[in-house]
Amino acid sequence: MTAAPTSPAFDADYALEDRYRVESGRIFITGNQALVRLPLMQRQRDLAAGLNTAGFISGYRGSPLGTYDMNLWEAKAFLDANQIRFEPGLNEDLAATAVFGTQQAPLHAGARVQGVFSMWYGTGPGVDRSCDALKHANYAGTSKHGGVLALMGDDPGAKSSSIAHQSEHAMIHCGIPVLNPSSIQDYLDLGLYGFALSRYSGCWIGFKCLTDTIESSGSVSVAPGRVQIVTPTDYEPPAAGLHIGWANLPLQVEERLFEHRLAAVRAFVRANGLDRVVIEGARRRLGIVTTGKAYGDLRQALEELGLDERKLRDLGISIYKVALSWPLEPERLRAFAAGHDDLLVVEEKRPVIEEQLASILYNVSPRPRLSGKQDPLGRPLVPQIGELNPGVVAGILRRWIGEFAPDWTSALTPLPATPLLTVQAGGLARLPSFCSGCPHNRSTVVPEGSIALGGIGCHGMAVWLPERRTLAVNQMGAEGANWIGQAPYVEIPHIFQNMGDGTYFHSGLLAIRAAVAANVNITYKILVNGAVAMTGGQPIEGEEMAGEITTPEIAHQLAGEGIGTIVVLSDDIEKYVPGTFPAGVRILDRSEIDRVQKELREIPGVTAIVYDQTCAAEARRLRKQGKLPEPDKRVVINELVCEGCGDCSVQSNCISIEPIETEFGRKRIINQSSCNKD
Ligand SMILES: Cc1ncc(C[n+]2csc(CCOP(=O)(O)OP(=O)(O)O)c2C)c(N)n1
Repeated sequence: MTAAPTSPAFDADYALEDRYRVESGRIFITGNQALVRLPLMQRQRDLAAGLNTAGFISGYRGSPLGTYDMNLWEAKAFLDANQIRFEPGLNEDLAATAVFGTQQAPLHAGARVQGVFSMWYGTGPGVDRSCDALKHANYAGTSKHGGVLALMGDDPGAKSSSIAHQSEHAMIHCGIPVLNPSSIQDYLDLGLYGFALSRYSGCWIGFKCLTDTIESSGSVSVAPGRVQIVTPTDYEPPAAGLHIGWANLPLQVEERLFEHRLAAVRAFVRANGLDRVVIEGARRRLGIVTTGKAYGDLRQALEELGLDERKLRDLGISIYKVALSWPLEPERLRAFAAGHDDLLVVEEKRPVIEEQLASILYNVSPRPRLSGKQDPLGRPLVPQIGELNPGVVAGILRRWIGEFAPDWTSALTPLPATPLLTVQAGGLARLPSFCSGCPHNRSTVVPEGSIALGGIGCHGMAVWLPERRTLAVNQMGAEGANWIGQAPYVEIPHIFQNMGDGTYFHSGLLAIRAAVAANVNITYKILVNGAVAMTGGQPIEGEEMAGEITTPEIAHQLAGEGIGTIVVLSDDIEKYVPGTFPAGVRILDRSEIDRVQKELREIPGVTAIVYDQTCAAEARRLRKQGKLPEPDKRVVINELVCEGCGDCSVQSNCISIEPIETEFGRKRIINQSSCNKD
């Protein structure tokens, strides 16, 4: 047995739940957990201030906020104890509207609380699809003792998204100010400032949650006095106030937001010093302006270049860290810029700060030279695609210094022998594949002579398999709508369209209705695996409430939309209760898929297959937990009999079938560990 560490910092009584319980000192926490802790802290602050508030969280999962809901479910006892309600959204825009409602609640006579502090969350595409809701909600505003943080899940490198994302522009479009935290500590600190800012200004506040920060973990300080809110003394709100009311005349609302609330936002940021000088050079040669994760990249890059804080000061390099990237607070920025020869903006993807900064400083004289997406000579400098990383930023700095401050070159650490990392814009080197036993590995097969359209979800991987003849993916919930625009102009009589059950419930049913309305020849394949598999296997919304949507219910809904031919395929047709399906729905074993598809493609109009088989990863989890019986059959390949033709790999497309080198040549083996026993 190893002895317990004797370090004084070691706390033998520390429990995992302390990350939510401890009220001072340091805790170890992940980005997701920090976003669970944040509303708990807000509630405690409100209690201490004598405010009767409650918390409300709603949104929809997606990268990199894919498991936020799971973290919230896990912390239910803490949320309950703090009057915080987590209500998973059916989709992002309806969730945003529910959050909108929390700000209206105190307007009713006899409301039970003085305010509801709320958090909305969505992945980048979820932000995009919700702009109408977010805009209406933000134009209407927040309540004085409520406040809203809108968590924008951005996956800039499209590591697990269909599109590379940066949500600032969508938020700007909705008039929502954007906080850009650069670390988990910032999640807590800026989160508390964010609620206060929302209450002060009447605005929703965007809160950027990036893959690199949300998926990291670390030790952070939760000292009670860390965040002290300062009320601005240089801002006077209009007589009608800034907060939400029932009367919302469009032009008055517009004026209130853009003329008054955003001025209040800037005043708050200024008064609380949210944008701040992190390093002040002894001379004013180069001022670097940065924000969010790029700040961390910059600090690491400077370290790699051998530029420690003392050297930076001596050379005349300063750093300005922006917390609120839109709307940029101009006064402190002007003070920082004054007297600098050069400014360099280091921000990821398309410019947000740089363009505001250029317009803020345009009429300042003398003004520093500006570098950012371009150098002062108009050549590309900071890439606006892919992701930044310390290696890329170090390369940018090295180049800038070489060209515009060559006298500093000798201060830099010489280039390492190994090549620096570069922006990953060329796509992934290795594509993911279906898990062993994945139902989508069978259900996405198309019959000879047919093609299919892909969709959002794990089954979207069919697009990467040429023999599946599955074409491009569009946004979640629009599956098949592109066929309405293609069908009249092509010689292809029919198409198959895959759609996961999570997507179906989120928004996909409406796309099916559109196909019925347009009367196109299409067969929807609703892939029921009982989980939102791609984001971690969450239940389809509804389970917590009235019971998860079932295959018979889906069949009834499809019939209700006017689809005449519906066939259910499953690995276990015995499980259905007789009489629960609409009349005429056929229930067949999954092995019939080819025949059924060939039949349905000949039927004019919209037809549907509901392919029902539990997600293999989910089944594996359930078996481990003893909630699903272990099958009493295993499949093995006898190496002595195997002729090594490899056809089993081709036919099954299963990753558990592996090559094995034997003295009789290459044979096949089934990896019994990764096999999911389908
Ligand atoms: C508007 C929007 N919200 C969220 C996501 C994130 N997302 C990607 S795949 C996926 C799960 C889809 O689940 P389902 O349709 O059941 O397919 P499965 O992964 O189970 O095959 C989600 C939520 C997204 N791409 N777009």
